[in-house]
Amino acid sequence: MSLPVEKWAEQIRDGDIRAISRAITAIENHAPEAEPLLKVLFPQTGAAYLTGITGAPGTGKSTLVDRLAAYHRKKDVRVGVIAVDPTSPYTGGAILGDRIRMQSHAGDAGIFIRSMATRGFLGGLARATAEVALLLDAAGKRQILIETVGVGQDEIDIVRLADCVVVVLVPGLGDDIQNMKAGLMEIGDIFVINKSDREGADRLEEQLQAMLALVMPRDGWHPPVIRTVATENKGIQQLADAIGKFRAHFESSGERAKKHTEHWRNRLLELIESRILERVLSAVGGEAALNQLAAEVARRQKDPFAVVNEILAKSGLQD
Ligand SMILES: Nc1nc2c(ncn2[C@@H]2O[C@H](COP(=O)(O)OP(=O)(O)O)[C@@H](O)[C@H]2O)c(=O)[nH]1
Ligand SMILES: [Mg+2]
Repeated sequence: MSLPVEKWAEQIRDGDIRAISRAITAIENHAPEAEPLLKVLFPQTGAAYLTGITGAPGTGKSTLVDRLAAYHRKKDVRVGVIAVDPTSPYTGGAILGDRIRMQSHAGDAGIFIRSMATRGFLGGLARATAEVALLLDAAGKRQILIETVGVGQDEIDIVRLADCVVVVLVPGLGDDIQNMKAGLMEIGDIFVINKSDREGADRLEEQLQAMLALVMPRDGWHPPVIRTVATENKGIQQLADAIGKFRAHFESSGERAKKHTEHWRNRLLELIESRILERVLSAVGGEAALNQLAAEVARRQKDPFAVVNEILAKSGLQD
């Protein structure tokens, strides 16, 4: 077992696209080989910079990601793209868009694009995304762009993974700022007004600046507002510069290291939780036995506290 994993890891480090794809599938399926693989790869990670791009569907996130990716590729920086947006053109739902998008980077081994389904991951979407990012990091991608729709706890958790969070807005959605989740306002490190070729960009920027004036700057960072027209490649340089500035700011203040420690603290807790749960469930006899016990509690044949004590005793976690 250890030899194939070593070999697989080597292929991933070399950027072998098929080896990376297989590994992502293993991560998504929570396959038993995913963990040993990530364990082998872990020492080679930590060099990638993760940028989360979030915003409502149709705001142009995929287009922006595509342009940012092209920007980095021009500088010969290797790029990984993870799209966890159900409306993303990278996903099967919009095959035509997917093909067009892929074509613009076709034959470029320096970029890896993967879209992930948004539901049904064992252990959660945020975990799967975190592990895929780790994998791409090990594969030598120095810029990892994660596209998510800014709704739901899952998406917020994903965005928290990122070193830098870019929130995308567009003019003409009426009271969009007011409708924007307060949480997004707080986690945005950079705000983009995309489609600024459209009417209402000035008004939106005014509203946005007014709201941002109320947000407490974190470590002296005031989130800038960048205007872009992604389809015309306008403002991409400015956006990339802003991300670079943010990176420099937080690397020097030590804030990024703190964020990483916080991230790993949460991951460790999750890992412990899932390990313990696995152990407990197998001791009790699996899901079916658990359902049986739950039915007995529901019928008041047993009390839940006695059942928990019994289960923990069986799994050796309590005597
Ligand atoms: N007018 C205009 N259209 C844009 C701009 N950026 C993206 N679009 C278009 O908006 C639509 C949605 O873009 P997409 O990137 O798929 O948005 P996403 O759902 O946020 O990923 C597409 O038809 C894009 O071509 C822009 O800056 N200006
Ligand atoms: Mg999209």
